Amino acid sequence: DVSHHKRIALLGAPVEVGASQRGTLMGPAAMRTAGLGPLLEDLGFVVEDHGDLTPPAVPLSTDTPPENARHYRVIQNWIQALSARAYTLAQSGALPIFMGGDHSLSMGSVNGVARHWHEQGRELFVLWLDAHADYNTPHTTITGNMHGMSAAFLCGESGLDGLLGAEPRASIKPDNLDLFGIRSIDKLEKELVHARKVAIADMRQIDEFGVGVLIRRVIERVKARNGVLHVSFDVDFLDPAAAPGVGTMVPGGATYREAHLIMELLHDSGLMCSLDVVELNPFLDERGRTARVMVELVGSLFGQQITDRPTPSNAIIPPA
Ligand code: HAR
Ligand code: MN
Ligand code: MN
Ligand code: MN
Repeated sequence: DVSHHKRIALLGAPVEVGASQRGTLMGPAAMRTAGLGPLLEDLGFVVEDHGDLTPPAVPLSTDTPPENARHYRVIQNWIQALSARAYTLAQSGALPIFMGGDHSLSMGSVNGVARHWHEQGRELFVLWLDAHADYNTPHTTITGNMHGMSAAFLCGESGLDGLLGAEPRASIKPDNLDLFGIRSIDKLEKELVHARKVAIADMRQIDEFGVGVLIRRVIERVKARNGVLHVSFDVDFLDPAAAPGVGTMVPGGATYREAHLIMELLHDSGLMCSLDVVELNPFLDERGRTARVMVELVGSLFGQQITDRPTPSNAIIPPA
């Protein structure tokens, strides 16, 4: 049980060149402006804001950049710095929230927290809430955008082998990844996801079975192996009607209520050890709406309730 976390560490990672559209570098500022820190304090947490990470401007590595990985050198500096910080933040006993920034940052945040938990003898599971599978490699990508490669990299796929430099690589098992909310996937990417037997809850499954059933299945899998759960929340998981402030809008996403239920169930599980909030693009947002929605959702993830009436986690019918 990792619900003993009373301290939350906020870290901004304003990286944007992993995505096709500029603007995610404004994400951490928008999350702060929308009141993330004070909300978490109201919920009873001690919040340490570590500010925004600034990766060194000089190259940290001299490996040959792979083909089809745009802005490799810049991303590499971010990932190495982030992985190191994620590791020490997880070690500190605080629960880290990584505020992006585009989704390439997860190659660093998840690698660092995985390293920590593996040293503790705990398996790390990752819930990837996203319209996209982000399971490309430099061999399969069409666009070369590195935010489309992070999940594959974390599962140990080759093609970005020098990315971490001297930082130890702590891959997760493809079995321990849950892609959730998927509705946009490239052809070769789909083949790779199937070949690795990664669990996917796509939008059709969500329509048929509902997020309650599907998220409980994720939670049970983590519990069964005494694991801990990293949640990687790509804002484009949400339907564009609820969250317009993203660079890659895909219609047919999760509703506001579905997302809140997922957050509430994850909170009740007590399994979450760390969180990414990525792909928020305030430059494309409408009057701060998307940042506010994300802060509300993080509130539910950390225990905000509508009524303070506990619901048993195996409830079929809510108590009267
Ligand atoms: N599959 C596409 C690509 O590789 C889309 C990439 C991901 N876009 C995101 N991340 N917003 O989830 O380019
Ligand atoms: Mn802990
Ligand atoms: Mn993504
Ligand atoms: Mn996405």
